Amino acid sequence: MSSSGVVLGTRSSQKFTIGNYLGTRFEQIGIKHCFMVPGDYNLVLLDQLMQNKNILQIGCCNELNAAYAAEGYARAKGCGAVVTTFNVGAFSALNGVAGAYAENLPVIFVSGGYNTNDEAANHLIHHTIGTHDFSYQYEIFRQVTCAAVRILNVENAPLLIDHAIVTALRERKPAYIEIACNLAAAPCNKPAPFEYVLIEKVTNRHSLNAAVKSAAAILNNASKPLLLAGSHLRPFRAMDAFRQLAESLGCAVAVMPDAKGFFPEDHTQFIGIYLGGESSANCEPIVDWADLILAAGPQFTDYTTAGWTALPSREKSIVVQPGLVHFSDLAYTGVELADFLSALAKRVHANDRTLMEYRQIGGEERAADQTSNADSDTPLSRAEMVGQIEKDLDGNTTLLVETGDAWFNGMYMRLPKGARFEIEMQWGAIGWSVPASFGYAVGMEGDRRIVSIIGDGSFQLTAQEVANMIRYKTNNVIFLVNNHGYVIESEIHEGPYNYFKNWDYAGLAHIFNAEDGKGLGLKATTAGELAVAIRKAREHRGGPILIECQIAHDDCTPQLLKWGKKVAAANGRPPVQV
Ligand code: TPU
Repeated sequence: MSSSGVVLGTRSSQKFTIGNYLGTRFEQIGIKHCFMVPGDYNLVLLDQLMQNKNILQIGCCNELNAAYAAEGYARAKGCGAVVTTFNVGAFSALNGVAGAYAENLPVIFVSGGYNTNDEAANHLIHHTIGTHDFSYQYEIFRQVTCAAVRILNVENAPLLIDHAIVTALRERKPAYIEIACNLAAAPCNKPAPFEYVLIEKVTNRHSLNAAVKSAAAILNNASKPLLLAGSHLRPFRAMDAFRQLAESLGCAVAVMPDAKGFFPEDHTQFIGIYLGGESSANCEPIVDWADLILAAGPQFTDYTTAGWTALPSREKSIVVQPGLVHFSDLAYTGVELADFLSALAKRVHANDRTLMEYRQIGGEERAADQTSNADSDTPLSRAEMVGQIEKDLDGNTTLLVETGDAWFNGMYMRLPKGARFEIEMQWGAIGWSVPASFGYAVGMEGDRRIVSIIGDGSFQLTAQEVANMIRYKTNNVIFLVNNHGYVIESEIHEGPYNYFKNWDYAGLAHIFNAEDGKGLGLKATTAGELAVAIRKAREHRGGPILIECQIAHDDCTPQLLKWGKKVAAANGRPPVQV
């Protein structure tokens, strides 16, 4: 990533300020880039943050994009930061901050605030709804953050900033910090080392021992145990512990769609994605056949259970969550996910029956549509597109998929060792992927590449952020699936509202390049054109590449067809009469 366009300031005086304090904390927790849109309430704060040469400010086209970019950055680096102006900026960012809450990502959201004299003076101020209440922004953000603080007083700044940041890191949720515009440059003591304030979650040993003893007894007594990986494994740092448990048991391991990549897909025990009738080949029969399922960190929703059709029964499940272990009739609280899984790994006997049965019934045979073999001038089909993208994945690739059929196009691809997968299935906001891919690219380490699959409808929400991929010379690769409509919505419920104006998507790269950019836009209408575009993407340097894949409107995954019907049925349940 180049720092072009970012001018770093030099420290003009020795005075240490509240803004400097925040910058030092960012640096200490590993934030090297801060996404922002300037506004008069945050300009002085941005000056103060800029004095820290180890933090680059990354301008975004709007605050929604900045928040999503920080969310994507947090996926790559563990945490992220975004700075906006009061009300008009902050409210645009709200959607992205709430998304980070839903997705368990610690994004530090910072808003510039009003001058501290204005409230007592009974002034009306700009960018607000024009009332004398200046607290509603804070009240709103309190609902979508785990800690919300307002710096309205110099003395409180260190304590409040630390409270917000420490809580965000511990809870894996966003935090809100509002800094009055006349305090950002106010003097402040320097912070002590971050380790002195970090407080991690602690497991209650009694609860842990009892929960592990019960779970070990149940698992060792089961004849067909199976493990199910859920989306909380990564944010709560339990992926390694889950793998230890899997290897101690030796059983089949299925993975929920929003946890894809959290258990290695090249592992001999991996049996695919579990989504009920829309699971990977041969996965669902084994999950149904198991007599005991330990679900680690699952997020069971209407989407991840295909309209409640893929919900393991309570009687044959142990559900382990951050801070909670649920048996069919008993719950233990105060037990952290990773602590529980690694302690349990030492107490279970090996039992590979579910894995053996999976192999017996055919194992990982691929669905016919997951192969790529069309002649080069054959019109591009979805299956051919998926096959070619899958072939191009390597151990350094992160595959990011947007809401829409992109979920299903990516979900069943096999990730090679080292490859990662990003999906936003809990929040599920279309438009997330463009800025999140940008933020991820800014945050990822040198030899990684990020490849995103994005539907045309989703792309239209936040397309401008491609301009910043060009500005900051990130090497994003975007497969823009132009199927002329909101196909996922059509499969849930068809109507004329599911159609919109077509764009020349590949042509946008040229527009955004203006006089100096190095973005590349290509159109693929045939299998051969896509193969050439993918080759070019591998060679292209100095900017993003957007490959517009034109496929027929009704050429969607068979899984979407079935999932859409089930979600529609769940949405359409009549009210229960009481
Ligand atoms: O592959 P395909 O055609 O399904 O993808 P595309 O074209 O990106 O369409 C996505 C359609 C879609 C909508 C309109 N998916 N979910 N929605 C509802 C929605 C509306 N607004 C936000 C912010 N998020 C949403 N999920």
